Amino acid sequence: MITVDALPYDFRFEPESTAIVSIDMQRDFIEPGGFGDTLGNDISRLAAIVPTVAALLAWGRALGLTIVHTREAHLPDLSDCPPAKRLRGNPKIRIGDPGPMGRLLVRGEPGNQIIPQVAPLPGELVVDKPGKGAFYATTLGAMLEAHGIRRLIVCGVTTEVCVQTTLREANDRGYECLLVEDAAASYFPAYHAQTLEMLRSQGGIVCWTAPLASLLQVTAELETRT
Ligand code: TIU
Repeated sequence: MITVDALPYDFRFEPESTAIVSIDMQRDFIEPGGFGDTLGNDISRLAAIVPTVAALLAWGRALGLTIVHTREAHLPDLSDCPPAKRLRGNPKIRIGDPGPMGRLLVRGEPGNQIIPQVAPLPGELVVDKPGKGAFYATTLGAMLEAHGIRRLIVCGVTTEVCVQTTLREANDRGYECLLVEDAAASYFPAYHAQTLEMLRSQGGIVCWTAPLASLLQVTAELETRT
């Protein structure tokens, strides 16, 4: 067992049964002209975590963790996009409409690709998800079961939307989860901070949280010992 200094108390994991889940680090949310931008958000906050997510992925790969990437992505015929989601907020351009990076939030379009700095390597798992949570209407649960995964180390965007929903879905399915505080971001800094607080409150009612430095510290100590 490896022990990470986390809140509300130490998080313990074994590399064989642990996956990193990197949520929706796609151009749609991080670059100008994508879904996030067209909803009227300040996208610069999301780009700021890219180096931290890249460092977390490198850490996980070095430890031999299973790596999973998700994308919020709809089928080209939008049969997996509820009208309520498409119409919500009455945006200028809707999911499936053509935008500067192709059709908004549609599988295979340029905007739907994970940004190169944190892109999947060959052999890593990629899940296209139509909802906010990564378990809803996907094969993520079956994939994790097939790999013997019981713990998730989670990062990505946005903290209070897809990241939080996925953590809550995972929690109800019995996974023990750690959210990496500085490898997640929201368009709204107050929501980011409050989400961390609420998820780890009541003795870690949903998950643990820790900064990337706490994870890097673990491997530094393992290397010193060997
Ligand atoms: N709008 C917003 O904050 N997020 C999303 O729509 N999707 C994700 O969080 N990935």
